[in-house]
Amino acid sequence: MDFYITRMNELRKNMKQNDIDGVILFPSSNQYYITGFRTSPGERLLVTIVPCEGEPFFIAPKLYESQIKNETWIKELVLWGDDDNPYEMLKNELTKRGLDSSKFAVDDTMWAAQLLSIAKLLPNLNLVSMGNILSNLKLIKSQEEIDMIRSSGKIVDGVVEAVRKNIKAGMTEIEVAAFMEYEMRKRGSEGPSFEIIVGSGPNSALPHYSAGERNLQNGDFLVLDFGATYKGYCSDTTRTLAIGEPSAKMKQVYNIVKEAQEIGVKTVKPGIKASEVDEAVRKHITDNGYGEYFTHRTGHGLGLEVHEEPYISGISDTILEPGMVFSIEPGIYIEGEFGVRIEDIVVVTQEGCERMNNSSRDLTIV
Ligand SMILES: [Mn+2]
Repeated sequence: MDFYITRMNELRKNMKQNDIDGVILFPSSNQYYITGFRTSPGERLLVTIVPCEGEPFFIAPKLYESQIKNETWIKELVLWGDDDNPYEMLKNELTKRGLDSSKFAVDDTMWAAQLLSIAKLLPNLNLVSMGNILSNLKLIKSQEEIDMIRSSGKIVDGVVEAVRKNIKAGMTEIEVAAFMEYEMRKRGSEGPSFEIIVGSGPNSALPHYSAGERNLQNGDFLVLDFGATYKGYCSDTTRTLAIGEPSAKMKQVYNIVKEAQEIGVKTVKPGIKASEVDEAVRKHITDNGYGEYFTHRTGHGLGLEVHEEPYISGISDTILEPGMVFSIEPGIYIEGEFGVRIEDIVVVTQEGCERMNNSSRDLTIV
């Protein structure tokens, strides 16, 4: 429990530097990171108020009482029943503590309806976005966090190997996604870290596709992009498989992406800018004539959120440091034909980086 208090103290330092009197945490990775309590957002108001001075407290529905007490180190719980008005209760608590006209940083993912209800009832509050006062703390992962991300990475590697052995032409994308979810939960994951992408044939050229009714066909590329959560920590990996024999063009594009991904991994080391990784990867794809088909940044940070700082893009000035965790995931997408993406998560080490995904990157024909 001590590390939660350390995190809160670090957060309070950032709050002081930014003249913020308190934060409002909504069910999110931020709430989990500070309080130890993890749940999904819902319509019932469930917030943690962390004042810069004084005790933090929860305003929470009664039905969460045992769960919160089991998971958090925070002692003060203001509980409400379904016949109470939680916003009035929040108002009373803040007024009682002299915080009803303070400056609060609000969890960026908080639902607008709830935030607007608070703002209406407490018109003197100065509500601002959380910005980076908490995301800065999450940027460098502790050894325990790295171990959990590594475990999460092993789960998805296992799923990729299971897919390679079990899928065949004729299955629908949705069937493949169902198989993958079952395989990840069987390996101890709480579930997917985002909607599983199973893009076959022309759908493989849609970077943020999900999974549909199309049947896998010979001559398809199949992009599998997915992650699992393990104790709240995310993984994220992408592999591209061939259903039946691929064309010469498909093989050529596959190799360019595979080489670009390898270059990205080899470029990572402490002290360089995140943008240098993006540049190295993009240069290889551009030099091979496919620059305009690589339509997104090279990667994103990952931890309790599947997308967080640091972003690996051409405009990112973030200097890489040991303990940062992010993806390297170049892709080439040829509309109406096929797409290829290969993605691993890496953690920056003293010398370079360590891959958290180790399933084969060789072109597999199933
Ligand atoms: Mn990713």
